[in-house]
Amino acid sequence: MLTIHHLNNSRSQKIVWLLEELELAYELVSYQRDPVTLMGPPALKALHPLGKSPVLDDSGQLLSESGAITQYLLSRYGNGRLAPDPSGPDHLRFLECLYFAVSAGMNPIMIKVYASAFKLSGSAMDLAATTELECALNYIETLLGDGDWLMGDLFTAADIQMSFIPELARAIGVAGDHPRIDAWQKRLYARPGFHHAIARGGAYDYAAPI
Ligand SMILES: N[C@@H](CCC(=O)N[C@@H](CS)C(=O)NCC(=O)O)C(=O)O
Repeated sequence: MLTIHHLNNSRSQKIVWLLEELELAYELVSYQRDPVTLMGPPALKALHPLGKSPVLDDSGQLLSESGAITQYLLSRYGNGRLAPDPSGPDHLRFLECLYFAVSAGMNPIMIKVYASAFKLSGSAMDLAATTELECALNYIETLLGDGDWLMGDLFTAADIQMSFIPELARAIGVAGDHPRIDAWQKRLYARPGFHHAIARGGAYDYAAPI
């Protein structure tokens, strides 16, 4: 039995979306951010020591970290879906995207979020993060090339995971000018699986109209 612990307006939306795209049966437990601090509730910390969302529960075993959850769901329940052939040429890029989406792609965003929270916007650290973020967005733009998805014609879990980066970049007002990313996000938001995830998990403010 799969249960996803889902915090509103967070990257757990990506896991709900992945579960919908894989058409897996699952339970969903909702948590709400504190409206002032935007932090998750104590119940998330009671669930798992890291206190972050998402957390997947598979028959009593808990897994935190959205990248690990994505990899786990694909390898355990994917049956080859939403991923390129592991022996084919796109597998390396696919893995890179899955990890980039939760590490180098997100780091500058988090630095900017903290800079803003601690009144350090415009500091050397904040400006360096802006440069790093632009590099990350340019990389996504290059990966998309003329394809519909990051893996060309094949929609994969990498598209779901990576979409969080431009969404947050837009939310903090530094999305820049990336027409291929904009067109890709419109394609992503047109997918039935995306809409099923919203119906199941609730509103997702980061998917603002582009
Ligand atoms: N690297 C982790 C990050 C998890 C994370 O920071 N989740 C945020 C939501 S996007 C969260 O739970 N925030 C609530 C809090 O920190 O209290 C992942 O990809 O799952």
